[in-house]
Amino acid sequence: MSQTGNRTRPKVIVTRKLPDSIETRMAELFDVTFNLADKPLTAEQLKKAVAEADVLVPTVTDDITADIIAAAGEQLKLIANFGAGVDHIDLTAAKEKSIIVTNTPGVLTEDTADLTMALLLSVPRRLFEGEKILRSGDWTGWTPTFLMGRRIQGKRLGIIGMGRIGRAVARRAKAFNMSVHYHNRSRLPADVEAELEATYWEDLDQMLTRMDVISVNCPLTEETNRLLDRERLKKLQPHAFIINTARGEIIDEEALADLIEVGRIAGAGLDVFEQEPTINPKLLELENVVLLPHMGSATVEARMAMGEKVLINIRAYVDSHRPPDRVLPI
Ligand code: 8YV
Repeated sequence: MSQTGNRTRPKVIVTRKLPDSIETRMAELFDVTFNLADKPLTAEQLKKAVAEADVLVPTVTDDITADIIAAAGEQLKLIANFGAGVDHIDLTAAKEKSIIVTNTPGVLTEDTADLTMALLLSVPRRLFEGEKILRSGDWTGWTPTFLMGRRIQGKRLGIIGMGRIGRAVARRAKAFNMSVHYHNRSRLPADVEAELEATYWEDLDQMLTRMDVISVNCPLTEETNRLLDRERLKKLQPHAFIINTARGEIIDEEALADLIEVGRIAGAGLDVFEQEPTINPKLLELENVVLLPHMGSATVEARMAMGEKVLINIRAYVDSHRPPDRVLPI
C-alpha cells in the first residue's frame, strides 16, 4: 500500500471495465489499475495481477483457481468480487492464504428475479418465436391456432434454492397466481413459508416429478454442480419448462438439449451456460428455448450498487474494519 498525505492507498487491480462513476470513485480512493479494453485477463495476466495487487476485483469471467492464488504475493489481502456468486474463486486456496473474499449480495436480487420471470413468461408463451416470425416478414395475420403457448396462471412452480433470489421469484410467481413449491438445503421459517404460500420438498426428485415449471436459483457449489443431471431431468413431466438464471453448471446442458429435442421436456429459458460464452450448438437449434447472454443483474441500478458494494468492502478493509460482505472468513 502506498501513502498519500495521511491516506493509505491500496493497490487495487480491477479485471473488467466497471461503470464509469464507480471507476472514478475508485481512482479517487485507491491506486487503481483498470482494464479499459475490457478483455478478460488470461491466467498469466491474473497471476501477474495477484503478484502485485493488495486488492483484486474480479468478476464471474475470471477463473481464480488455486494455481492463481498460489501466485499471489504476501501483500494480496482481499479479493473483492464484483458479483454475488463466488464459484469462480477457489475459496479453499484463498482460505489457506488467509485472503479475505467479499461479494455483492442483495443488490441484484430483484433484477435477477425479474429476468427469471421474463424467461418464465417468454418460454411458455413463445414470445421469441413470435418476434422472430414477425421480423422475418413471414407473419400472414391472426389465426385461431397460431403460436398457442401454455397458460402461466395456476401452474406449479418448483424453485430450487430459496435464498434471496428464490424468494423474490416466489413473490412474483404468487402475483401471477402460480402455486409455489421449493427445494432448499434447509426449510424456510414457518412465517416466511406462510407468506409465500410455499410448499417445501425435502426430496428434490419428488418435487421434480410434480412441477410444471422449474426455476434454478441456487448458488453453484460442489453439491449443486450438475444437480440436474440426465437422470433427474428425466423425472420432469414432458410439459414442464426449466428456467435457469443461476449458473450453467447446475444443469447437464447436453442432457437438457437432448431431452427437449425428443419432447421429454417442453422447453427452457437459460441466462447462464456451462462454458460461457460458448453455447452448446444443440441448444441453438431448438425453437422452444430462449437463450440470454448472462444478463440477470444487467441493470444500471444493480451494476452501480454492485460497484458501491465493492468500494465499501475495500474501504472497510483499508480502514481496518471487517468488510461487510465477507464470504471469507465466515
Ligand atoms: C453478475 C452474477 O453480473 O452476481 C452474480 O453472481 O451471476 C451476475 O449477475 C456477475 O457475477 C458479475 O461478476
